[in-house]
Amino acid sequence: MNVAINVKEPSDLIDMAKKVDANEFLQLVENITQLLAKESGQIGSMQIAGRLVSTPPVGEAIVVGDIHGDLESLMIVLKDSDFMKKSRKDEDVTMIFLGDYGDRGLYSPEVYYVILKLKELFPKHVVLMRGNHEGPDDLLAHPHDLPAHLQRKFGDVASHVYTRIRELFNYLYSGVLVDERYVLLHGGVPSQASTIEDLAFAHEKHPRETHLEEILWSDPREGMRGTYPSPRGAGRLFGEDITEKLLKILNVKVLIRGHEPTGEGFKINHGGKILTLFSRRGPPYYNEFGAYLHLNLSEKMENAKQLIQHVHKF
Ligand SMILES: [Mn+2]
Repeated sequence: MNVAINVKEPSDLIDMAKKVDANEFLQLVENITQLLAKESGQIGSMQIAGRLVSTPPVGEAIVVGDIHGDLESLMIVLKDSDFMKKSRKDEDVTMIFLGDYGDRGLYSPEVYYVILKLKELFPKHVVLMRGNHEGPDDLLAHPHDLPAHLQRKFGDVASHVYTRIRELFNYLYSGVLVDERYVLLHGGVPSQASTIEDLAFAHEKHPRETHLEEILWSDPREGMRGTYPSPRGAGRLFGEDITEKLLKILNVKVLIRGHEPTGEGFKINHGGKILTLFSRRGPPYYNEFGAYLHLNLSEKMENAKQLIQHVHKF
């Protein structure tokens, strides 16, 4: 009965992802949509309000940046971090995905399958955030090749599968807050936000407020103040003053985000107030390395530079 018994190694998940048929995939999407819709209040040590997860600074966290259809990188992260073994033993470990699972790689449906299956297997140990490639219907990312890859995999029923997975996207998390330590967002700082509620309910305030758009799409820039329009066509470019303001509002030290490819798999901005992670390699990006973060949340960090020792490059 318990499917977890048959899923021991990351490679088992990859095999299942390659073989999955439309019915099984749809069932998984349905299960996780219902699971995410029900997540609220206290779950383990996590507190859920709207689409924001707050967690005390205890236990281990594995933070994974953009995957973009790269099944091989996802497997490296799962193997290297020992996440499945640790969560099977119910150790205090949480894998937090920063979003952008599909598009641009060859295996978008397969990557969605693996991350959703991880959530099904280890619900208290997995947090799935929303990237701009899982955005609301009025903010579609381009190029968006997920529909084509669903077509390749599922043929005639692909458009139905696509409709259902887009519904699921609305339940993914906008942010994670580790008390007095970190805020995790896919892209950047919601520059108009003045309260935690602006993050927690960004999805409900969209598109009247720009919080969700900026969380999903924005990028930090050096040597500027305030915000400027982004060349991406959505979100803003934001300066260090904007980052500092949000960190103060949330009483945390560092913003951990994904969204931007970077040669080494990670980079630091705004004098150590921001750590960027990009957890996939290969075309169409130029980065030589992917990287993820594996840290003990209780360790007190004041600056992203101190986090580098916990960054795993691959
Ligand atoms: Mn992105």
